[in-house]
Amino acid sequence: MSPDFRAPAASLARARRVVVLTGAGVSAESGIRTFRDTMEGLWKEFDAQKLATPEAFAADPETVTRWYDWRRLGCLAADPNPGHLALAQMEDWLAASGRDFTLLTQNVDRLHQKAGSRNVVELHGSIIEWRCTRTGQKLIPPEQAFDQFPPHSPFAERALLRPDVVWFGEPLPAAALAAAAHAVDSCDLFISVGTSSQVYPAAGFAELALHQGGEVIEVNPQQTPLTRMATWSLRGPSGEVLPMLLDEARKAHV
Ligand code: BJW
Repeated sequence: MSPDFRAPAASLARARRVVVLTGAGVSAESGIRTFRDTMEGLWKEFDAQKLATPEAFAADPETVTRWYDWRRLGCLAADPNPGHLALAQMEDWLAASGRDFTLLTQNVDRLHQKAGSRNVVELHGSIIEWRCTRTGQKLIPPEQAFDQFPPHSPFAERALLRPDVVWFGEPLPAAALAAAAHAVDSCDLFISVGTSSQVYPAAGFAELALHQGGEVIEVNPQQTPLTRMATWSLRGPSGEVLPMLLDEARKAHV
């Protein structure tokens, strides 16, 4: 075990209240594309302003829903990777000794739930659920492509279905934001995994955790704006780093 892991693993071993924030990087090893990576990021190929804003949906609902349906099917076909599985195991291990664990995810792919994580807060919604533009009612569409674009809502006349995700300029779901604030306010360890730490409000959570006395571990192959603030930065893919961190913490826990 690299000495770099000992101090953060000891922090995890002694923590009473752990918050993990995940971003697209945690699903990269499941074959789901990130947003901002230099080579594979979606925003290198697609224009966020034309696809991930309420204005884009109003202007061209067909293109936007086709793009989200394509991504929805990719998420449904994907399997959790060792990073997702390590976080589910971390929750079980902490719960077994009466400790708190909250998983805040910016991901819309539901892979944490597929891996067995239970206390998951979806900050940016889910691409697996879609909702009526008029009534807000939600449904989980069948696991095949929609047969019309944009899909019509079954809940109201002349209404459409849109993915139940949070676009730029939209507020995060109030319950998710409240749950995140509560968890971050009282955590003693915050672990930021696979996020570029550029999209707010999630990008501000690690700093809040530090300000109220928590320690912060960052897991990412690249530097981010969080790196200089983090208590420890573990460089590498989460599918490799998280299982090692958990393994070392289990050995350190008495
Ligand atoms: C690996 C890896 C491996 C690679 N292992 N790691 C304050 C300051 C400035 C601006 C703002 C601010 N507050 C709000 C804003 C505006 C805006 C914002 O933050 N803009 C910034 C870009 C500047 N925020 C918003 O608009 C938010 N809403 C809001 O604040 O509302 C306020 C409001 C209140 C009341 C009324 C109205 C409004 C909403 C943000 C919604 C973000 N939506 C998206 C799309 C979701 C749907 C979809 O999937 O299409 O969410 S954008 C996209 O970015 C997606 C992600 O969840 C999010 C974050 O991306 P993430 O996860 O960090 O991915 P990447 O690609 O950026 O990074 C991947 C990382 O993984 C990299 O670091 C790699 O190195 C790493 N990696 N392989 C581990 N194997």
